[in-house]
Amino acid sequence: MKPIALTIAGSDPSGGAGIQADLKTFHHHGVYGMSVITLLTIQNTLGVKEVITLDAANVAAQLDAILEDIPPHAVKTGALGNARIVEKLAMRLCAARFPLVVDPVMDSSAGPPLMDENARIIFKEKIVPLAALLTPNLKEAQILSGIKVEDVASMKEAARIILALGPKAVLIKGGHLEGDATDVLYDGASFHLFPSKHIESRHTHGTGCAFSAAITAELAKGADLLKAVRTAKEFITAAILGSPGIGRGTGPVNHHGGKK
Ligand code: PXL
Repeated sequence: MKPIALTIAGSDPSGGAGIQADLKTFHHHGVYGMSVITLLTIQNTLGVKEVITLDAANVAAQLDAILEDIPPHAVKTGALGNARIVEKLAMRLCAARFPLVVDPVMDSSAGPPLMDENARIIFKEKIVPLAALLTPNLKEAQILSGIKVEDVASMKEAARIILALGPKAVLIKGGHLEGDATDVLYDGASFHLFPSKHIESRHTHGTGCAFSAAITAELAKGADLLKAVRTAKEFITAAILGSPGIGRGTGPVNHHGGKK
């Protein structure tokens, strides 16, 4: 049977992040992709101009329609918008029998937030504990742990604190570290470090989305967590290196892997 993955996230009309990045990444990994849209961004590679959050009932109805017909093998969440959406999703996802990858998207790099302040509180309480894997960047890890996260030692300390919130594992992404871009995976038993050389590139828009989508795709295919993260890390490194250089600002990575 074809592996099936679902993304619950925001739309990026420029195609580099959010729903569009996730579906392209699922497809590249040989997985059938489905999507539940939470919000629309008005953006291009120069920045996010506006965020339009959908009605929470409409978001929930999309998810209900999918789940009653096509059970996914793995699911990821990205930008969730507001507390009403987070609340409705938590009610549904708590009964889930699929691995859930939670990318705690909070801010767009330039523009309005993708999760408001109220939503962050409910998200931490109700969605984070449901995650098979949580994938914060340094800033999100700092917000979730309450400590300064700036090197591998503080990433490990933050991972311990975040794991106590209830997810089964946490992967703190080191793309914004000074020096090498080391990611830290912690599952409560051991730490796994994924070092890679920092790649100097302007085109990194949606890197986090494509990375967590690749992990989700691998989980949908039946990989264990460590293997899924390893495969996804190779994919995202090649995707950054092979960026097609689209747009006048921060362009997308290459969702087809390294090949232009
Ligand atoms: O990369 C975070 C992100 C996620 N989802 C959407 C986005 C962005 C960043 O701009 O636009 C829809």
